[in-house]
Amino acid sequence: MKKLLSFLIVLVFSTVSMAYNLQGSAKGYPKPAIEVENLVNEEGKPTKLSDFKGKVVILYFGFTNCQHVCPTVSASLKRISDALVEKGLKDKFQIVFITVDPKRDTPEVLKEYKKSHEFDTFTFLTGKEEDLKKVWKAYGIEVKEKEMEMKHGDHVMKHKMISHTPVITFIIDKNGKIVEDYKGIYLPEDKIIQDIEYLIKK
Ligand SMILES: [Cu+2]
Repeated sequence: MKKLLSFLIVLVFSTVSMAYNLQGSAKGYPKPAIEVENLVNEEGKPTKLSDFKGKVVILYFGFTNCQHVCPTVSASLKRISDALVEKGLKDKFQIVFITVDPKRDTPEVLKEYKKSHEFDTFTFLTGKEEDLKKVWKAYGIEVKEKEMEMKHGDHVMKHKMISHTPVITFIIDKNGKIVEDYKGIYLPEDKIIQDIEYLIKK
């Protein structure tokens, strides 16, 4: 009887854990997250993705001067982070932002950005353009710089605009494998929180 009971318990638990499906796009995953080389964080410290092994990593790309897209994604990730911290999971995950604008996003700029937005659970990576280009390419991010003319009253100002597409947030498990991604600006926050909780406890 005892044996049967423990068998049933194991069966129930394994069924429960098997029943969970990640809710992002799993197309082509899992696959190893390609390592980033020669990048530094907002403190100027050399940083690699493998430094975060053992944690679930949320990886995305952007630049601090972005007017609409990046701030929307960052705000969403901040809310996700707050929810996970609330659940006592602060040390179990890491949000990693990689810049697409190395000319302006120096470690000093990134440090100030992190501080002023209270992005405590984020790390911001930058580096030389040639090194970043390899990273963008590896993650399928196309970065284009174009000059736009904008009218301010009666004078025209030239602005450097950067487009980076697709907008994509990668979820990397504790073993350094990309297991899913979420595309677009508006992230389904509750789903991502559930997925990350699952990946942390897995
Ligand atoms: Cu952006």
